[in-house]
Amino acid sequence: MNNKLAKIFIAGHRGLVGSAMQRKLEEKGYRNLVVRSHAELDLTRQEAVEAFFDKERPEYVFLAAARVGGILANSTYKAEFIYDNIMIAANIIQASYQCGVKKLLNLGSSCIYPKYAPQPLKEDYLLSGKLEPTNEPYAIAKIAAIKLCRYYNEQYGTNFISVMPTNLFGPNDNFDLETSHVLPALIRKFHDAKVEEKAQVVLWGTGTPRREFLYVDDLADACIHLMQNFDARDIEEFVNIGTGEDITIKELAELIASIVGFKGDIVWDRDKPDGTPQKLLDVSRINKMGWKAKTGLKQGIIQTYQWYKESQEGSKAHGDRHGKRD
Ligand code: GFB
Repeated sequence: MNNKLAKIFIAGHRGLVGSAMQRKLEEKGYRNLVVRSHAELDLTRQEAVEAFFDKERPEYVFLAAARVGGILANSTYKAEFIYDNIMIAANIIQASYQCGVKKLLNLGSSCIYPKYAPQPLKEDYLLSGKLEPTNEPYAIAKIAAIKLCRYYNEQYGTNFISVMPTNLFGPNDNFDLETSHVLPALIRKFHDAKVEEKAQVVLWGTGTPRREFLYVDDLADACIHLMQNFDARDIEEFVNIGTGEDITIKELAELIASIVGFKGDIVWDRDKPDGTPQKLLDVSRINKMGWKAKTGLKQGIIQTYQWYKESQEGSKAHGDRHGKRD
């Protein structure tokens, strides 16, 4: 992917990951990016996807499109999470094979690992135990996508790479309190409580689970590094992408409260699920491949909070304070 005029399709360019990928590719001088909104191309429809690939004939593909959400969305919309994600992956991978795509990068998630796998999570632990029930549908779809890439490579000689990022955050994240992940939810909860001068903020679970957070621009950087310098045969089935450091949700809450400037109390709603007790990736393989995360957690949260405040100002100006932004 060293030719800056190579035609690159970013599937999911309006989401957290796809938008970061587009920013980073443009920054690096790639000038032939192809994108489609959901209204223009429904990736769950096979005929539409095949017609799009036939017409555009991309040389490289970033498969960043997915139905995603936090712990509550995952356990509420189970059928949509498994169906949409399997269909999107199967359609794009099959169309990429048919149209002779030179290289594809498939984005998974650290929730593919068993709930009680040893920590840090090594790539070898895939399918070594039972999954976390709150996100089993999503995880099964993501495991199917890894296996599609692997077996297309083995049978058809394609060059489809899979990467498993840890929990991600950054600009363009979903800040809807019902469906978002923990980090954007906490930014919004503490920000709103500060603005509305509330004495307390209610968070979910016990605060004891441990999570690892990666700033999304760092993920984009890792993906481009892999696409430029490695092939599927160098990577084997997939490679983890993370920082190699985790913190408890309680520590995360205290950090975000201090960045936002919320001084009230934190109350834990123990009726809400905790999910997996710990999710920390072993990042020794990606580190050996010459990549390390650059953005510290505090710095990444400061940048994301800045983006959130600016986007709030923008949507207020348009009379849509809590509008979805994707
Ligand atoms: O980020 P999150 O929704 O998902 O939640 P997972 C992480 C932890 O934060 C859980 C707690 O222990 C939550 O109970 N938490 C506390 C909150 N307050 C809140 C809140 O206000 N909102 C949210 N959302 N959480 C997801 C998977 O798991 O991780 C997906 O469901 C995906 O499949 C994603 O893999 C990366 O980290 O538990």
